[in-house]
Amino acid sequence: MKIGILGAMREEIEPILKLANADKFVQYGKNIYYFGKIADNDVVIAYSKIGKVFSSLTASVMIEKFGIEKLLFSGVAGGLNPNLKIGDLIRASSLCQHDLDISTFGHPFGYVPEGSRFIYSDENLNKIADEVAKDLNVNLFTGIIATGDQFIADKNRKDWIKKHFDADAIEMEGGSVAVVCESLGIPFFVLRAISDSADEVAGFDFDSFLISSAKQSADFIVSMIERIK
Ligand code: 4EZ
Repeated sequence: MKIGILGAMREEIEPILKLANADKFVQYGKNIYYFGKIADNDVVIAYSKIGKVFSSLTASVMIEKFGIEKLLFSGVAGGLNPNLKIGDLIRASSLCQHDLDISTFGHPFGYVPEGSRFIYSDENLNKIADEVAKDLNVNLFTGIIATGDQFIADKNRKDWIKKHFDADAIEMEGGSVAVVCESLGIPFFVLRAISDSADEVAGFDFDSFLISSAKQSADFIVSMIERIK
């Protein structure tokens, strides 16, 4: 099986590059795609750069140019659900775009014609994740992840996103990667470890916890890929 592993920032994929012995690479469209092996699987690893546009591009290239058959996203996120603490893991049951807004025309937030507000992640990959969590005895939350081209560090915006999307965590790439994978028929999975709570101190927390939370997520993703046949 050929599996794509995507992060937004170098810090989010660095631990995976090491574990996959990914020393071969190709540059394409201003991103670097690394090639390695995890158990019996070939892996293509990249970081896209931050946000919906860059992540869509990188996911598309992984699929159309490098032929990945599944995509797993690893990274960090802001916690919206008060039960989520820094370092906790959440897998997306579904994802949405909180900054997509044509509400002037009577459409709900996060919706455009012929699209859908929520996109659901792959059942099989979710099942593998739940098994890994059980075996490693780690707590894995499941919830809605909201994506937008904004770093949220503001209580009002945070509450607005919670209210309109019932979201549990917030980041800037999952929803766009979901659109690409769903459109092209590639099963996908999104995992995030909490780095901050999207509040007024989120910037400070993010800087303090990016590395440690990114590692939590990366290690879990590697354990999952070890089980994919
Ligand atoms: C985006 N990522 C943050 C990138 C920040 C700074 C140089 C995850 C994330 C996030 N996104 C962690 N906390 C967040 C928050 N509070 N709002 C949005 O995927 C780059």
